[in-house]
Formats: sequence, C-alpha cells, structure tokens
Amino acid sequence: MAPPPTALPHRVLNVGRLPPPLMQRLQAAHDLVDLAAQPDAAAWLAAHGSTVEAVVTSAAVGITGDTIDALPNLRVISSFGVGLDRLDVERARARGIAVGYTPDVLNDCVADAAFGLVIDAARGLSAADRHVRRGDWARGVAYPLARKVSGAKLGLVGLGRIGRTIAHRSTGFDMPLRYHARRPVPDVPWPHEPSLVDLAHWADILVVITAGGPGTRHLVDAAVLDALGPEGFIVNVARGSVIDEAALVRALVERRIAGAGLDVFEHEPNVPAELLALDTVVLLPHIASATRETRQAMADRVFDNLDRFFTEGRVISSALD
Ligand code: NAP
Ligand code: 8YV
Repeated sequence: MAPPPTALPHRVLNVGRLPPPLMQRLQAAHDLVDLAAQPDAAAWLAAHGSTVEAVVTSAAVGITGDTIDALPNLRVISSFGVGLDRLDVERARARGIAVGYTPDVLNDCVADAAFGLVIDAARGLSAADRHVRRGDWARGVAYPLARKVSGAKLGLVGLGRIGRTIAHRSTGFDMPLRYHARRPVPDVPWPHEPSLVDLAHWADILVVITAGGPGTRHLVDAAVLDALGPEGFIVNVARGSVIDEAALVRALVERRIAGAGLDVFEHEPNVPAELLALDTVVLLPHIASATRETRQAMADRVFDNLDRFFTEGRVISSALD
C-alpha cells in the first residue's frame, strides 16, 4: 500500500553563513537552497524567488530589502544571532513577514567575553603572555604594573539583555556601575546616566553593548574617548560601527586612553594596522558568542523558530515584538 500523503517540504533559502550541522538539519527537514552555492544568485532569485517561503540567515550577513523584495511569497525569516543591524526588519514588517532571531541564549557567553576583555585589557594579560613567550621574563625584563579591575568604576553603554548580564557579573568584582541608554531601565539598582560623555568621564572602564545600526553609529566619538581619559579603558562587544574607529585608533596611538578590548570592528574582518602594533589593545575575531554550548543553542533556536512558524504560524523569538 502507498504511504499516506505528506505535506510538501517548505522551500527555505539560506542567504547567510550558518554552522554546517545546522545546514544539515535544515536540509533534512526542508527543501533547502543555499544562495551562495548558485552560480548566479541574481538569476536564481529572478527564476525561483517566488518558490521561497522561508529565509535563514546570520546576524553578520542579514538580508537586504532588495532580496526580501525578490521573494514575493516569503513568510518568515530566521536569523542566527541577535543583532539586527544587517537585516531589513522594517521591510519585513511592512510585508507581514515574521522575523525570528536568537536573543537571551547568548547573554552568558557575550557577557563572559566582555569580562574577559575587561580583565585582559586592564591587567595586560595577553601582552604579558607575549612578554613571557618573547623570553623577556627569562631575560629579567620587568613587566609594567597594570590597572586593578576589582572596585574599578564600570560604565555600561547599553543595558539590554546582555548589558544586564554584564552588570550582574560586575557585582562579583565589587565594581560601582552606571549605565547610559536612551531611557532609564526600570527596576535596576544602577544609576542611569543620560549623558554618555558624563558617563565616560566618571568611568574607569567603559563597556559598549548597545544595538548596532544607524541609531548608534559613532555614538562613541572623540569627545567620549577624551572624557574617558588617559587612565581609562574601553571594551566593545556590540558592533564596530558604535565606535568611531578612526577616533579610537588616534586616541590609542596618542595614549589619550589607556587601552581597549575589541571583539568587533567597523570593517570586519579588517582590523586597522595601527592596532596590530599596540600592546595596549586586545583584539578578538568577533567570537563573543562562540562557544560550542551557545552556538548549539543559537542553532536550535534558528531551527525551532522555523518549525514553530510552520506548525503554529509564529516564531518563538520574534524580532518584531
Ligand atoms: P538589547 O536587549 O536590544 O539591548 C540593546 C541596548 O542598546 C538597550 O539597552 C538599548 O537601550 C541600547 N540602545 C539602543 N540604541 C541606543 C542609543 N541610540 N543610545 C544608547 N543606547 C542605545 O540587545 P542585546 O541582546 O543586549 O544585544 C545588544 C547587541 O550586542 C546586539 O544588537 C548585537 O549587535 C551585539 N552582539 C554582539 C555579539 C558579539 O559576538 N560580539 C553577540 C551578541 C550580540 P535604549 O533602547 O533604552 O536606548
Ligand atoms: C554572532 C552576533 O557572531 O548575535 C550576534 O549579533 O554578532 C554573534 O552572536 C553572529 O550572529 C554570527 O553571525
């Protein structure tokens, strides 16, 4: 006897960069097409765009309004990551397309990485490691004294999901904390600072964890860096665009701030050459969420957002709420 008819698989288009195990899982469950594997992406979209019901992507790649427009029957986008700066959310909203993403499951790891950068930049751990490897310790060269982290004044630029997790970490280091955001956050014990320049002036260490995109572009500019001053450190785990990178490079080279810990850059994967030469800067290749546990949880949420949409008509974690 013939098996009972099953629902046709949904055509899902990948336009981002996703972990291979997630691609395999999507492939097993859906009619998955990888746009990057097509010889001519524009020609594929013109010929087959109308067959696409769902898009998967990653925060680093997102999806443009033009690509959304090339998919007239698109119903849902599921993105790997929490940043929406490269995803045209408003175009999706206007078309009634659901948008899923992966908030909260990465809070711990991004906060851990932020704290790693705080400690590394202030205590000079990576630079001290290079000192040992160069043989300087063995030759009797003294390593310079560093900045104490416990008790230092921590200024948070952004107090959202990840910012709050960083704030909780700071209590273990007895750090007085203030934050800047457009609005005060209710029910938190930390003072809101309406002026970012004033926050930088007060802080010993500034950690940037706002959303990216045009609303925060170059929020941290030369004036903020000068307010932080020659004893101050800055850490960025948000987006490179939030800091005026040219101003940051000048401030570091001219020692108008003491040091920096950076996971994100304005033109990734390009890092300004001046920074590569500075021992006062810790450089990471955008890995704040990159642990096996968290990337698995993010991959599961990408899959489950789609699954829930196809079964119940709404994603688990909506970026449109
Ligand atoms: P969230 O909960 O939406 O928090 C965003 C924070 O940014 C809020 O406190 C918000 O407060 C603040 N903000 C937004 N626009 C602002 C402005 N113009 N001026 C001042 N503050 C502003 O987001 P989240 O989950 O914490 O994630 C934050 C960002 O981290 C993501 O958007 C992503 O870009 C980045 N991220 C990076 C990595 C990495 O691997 N390095 C990993 C995950 C996330 P108000 O709205 O009150 O201003
Ligand atoms: C990932 C991120 O590196 O969630 C974000 O916004 O920047 C990181 O978690 C990114 O999602 C990979 O595309």
